Amino acid sequence: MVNVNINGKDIQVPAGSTILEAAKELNIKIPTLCHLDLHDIKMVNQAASCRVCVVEVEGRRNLAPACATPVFEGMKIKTDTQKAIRARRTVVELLLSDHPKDCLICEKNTDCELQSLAADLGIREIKYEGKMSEYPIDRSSYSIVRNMDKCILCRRCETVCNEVQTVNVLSAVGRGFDTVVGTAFDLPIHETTCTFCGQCLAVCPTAALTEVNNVSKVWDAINSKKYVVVQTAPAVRVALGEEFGMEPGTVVTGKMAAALRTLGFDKVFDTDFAADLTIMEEASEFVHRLEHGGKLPILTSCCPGWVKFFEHQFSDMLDIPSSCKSPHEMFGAVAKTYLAEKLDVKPEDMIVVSVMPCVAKKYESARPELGHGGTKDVDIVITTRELAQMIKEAGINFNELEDQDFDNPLGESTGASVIFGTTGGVIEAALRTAYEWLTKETLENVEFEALRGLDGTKEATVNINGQDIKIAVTHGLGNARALLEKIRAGEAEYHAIEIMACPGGCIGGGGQPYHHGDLSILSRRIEGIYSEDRAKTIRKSHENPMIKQLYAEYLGEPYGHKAHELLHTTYTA
Ligand code: HC1
Ligand code: SF4
Repeated sequence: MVNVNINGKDIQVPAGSTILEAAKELNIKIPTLCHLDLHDIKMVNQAASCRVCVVEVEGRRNLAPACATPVFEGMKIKTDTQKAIRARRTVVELLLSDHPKDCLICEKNTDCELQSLAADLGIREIKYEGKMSEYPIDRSSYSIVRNMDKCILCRRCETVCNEVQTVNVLSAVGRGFDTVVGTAFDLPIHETTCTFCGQCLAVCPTAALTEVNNVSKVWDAINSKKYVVVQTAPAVRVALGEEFGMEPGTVVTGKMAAALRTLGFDKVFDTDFAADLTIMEEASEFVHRLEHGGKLPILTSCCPGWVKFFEHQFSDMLDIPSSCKSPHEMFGAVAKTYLAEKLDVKPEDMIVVSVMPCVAKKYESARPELGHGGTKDVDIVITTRELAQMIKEAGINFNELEDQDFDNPLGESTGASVIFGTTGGVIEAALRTAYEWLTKETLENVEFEALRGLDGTKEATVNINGQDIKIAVTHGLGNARALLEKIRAGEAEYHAIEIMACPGGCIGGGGQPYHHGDLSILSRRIEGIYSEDRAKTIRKSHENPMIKQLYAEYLGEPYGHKAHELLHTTYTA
């Protein structure tokens, strides 16, 4: 331990701590901008590039960046001197001199860390007339917009993409004033190996990286003559409330359904219904592979960031992921066939909108194989943030809404489906069904604790009919890569693996309200998900009466011919 003194207060901290960490122990706030400590997901951005966190250290002439300066025995630090505060202001003023000043109409208005820092430092004028960087905006992808004029070179995106996700799409290129965080060969992002996981935009402090905003497309659809149905992903209901001042993890399912109806959608359905449907297909596929000597492990395939990652990085293993489409795509396929027939609406006159915690879902919905008979399964995807924007635009008092239910037949769901929204939930839901199908016995305790929580990789062994079934769960693409490399090398054997691209699973998706570095928000959303599961009377997908009805009236057997045609897909190297 090391003794230090900050602003006249003594404290002991572990050797190797930074000044910033020591100050935190004393509840002393030092402003930061580039720095981001997400150690729960093994990401610490310590670029020390912005110099916003400078402090005075006794005996040193130069100010020290608190985020990257380790403490030493007897160190005396002052964080609030005139010299330090002036230097911070100068740093921010210089950043603003090369930053578009369009805050009022910026995507990140009120959510921008540069904006709030400038406000905290009381900056009311830009003293420096600087040269402005000008880069073309990259709108090449369905998911992400890159506006490098707004980049402050904090390198957070680079750190998360390279170290957490191991995709290595982004890196700083050029020198001095011309430095920019770019792609290899300056390719448009759509042409890179980007998975569109959106984790870079989740940590971007400004609007340099944002989602492709589809709100106006949804308004146009609602105001057209088309029949517009909407579905909401499991993870949205435990995060949407944050946009309206509620605590993370508050379950707002009923208010969300009411808001969607008020916005003018013709029917308000639930992706959770389709998650139950996915379990019917995925558990059938698993049982089929297990009983017929098929390829194992089976990998879950509902996360489009993960799908794109394995297509690029593990193209020699494309025969192991499940062939199931993701739930929201299954929903679209069923809506435009079964539902359209029931409602007597032509598939081409129906528009399916998905509300997702994810920006990769935007890209996924444009994949050419995810459609049927010339129409796309899903037409428009918006994120949790974009739904909040629509609710605010429409002047709906969200907090005062009375709870409403989803419409049927595609709105009924079980506890198994809602846990899809958190890491471990998909495989837990599949086990609840596969166990009963294989043993013909009732599974009394449906909660698989070993598969829960935020550990990067989790494992469990479940004995089914005397056979030990080995399960693994991983989230974050770096963790997924490590696990898959072991499997490729024959160093690990499992029967089934769940993989989600985002840390925490969908609750930590790139389209969720910004966490601003507070990862406790993820745990609280997870708690919300499990509370919704516990509150359901039916907690196993195969017991969903509407799912039974769908198979009886339309699909026939799970994993049968019609199900294959509508609910399964293929992958491309
Ligand atoms: Fe997900 Fe899924 S759980 S992928 O994380 O399988 O986005 O919430 O909608 O499709 O159901 C996301 C969430 C979501 C799908 C489901
Ligand atoms: Fe990297 Fe994901 Fe961002 Fe693509 S979306 S650049 S893969 S972090």
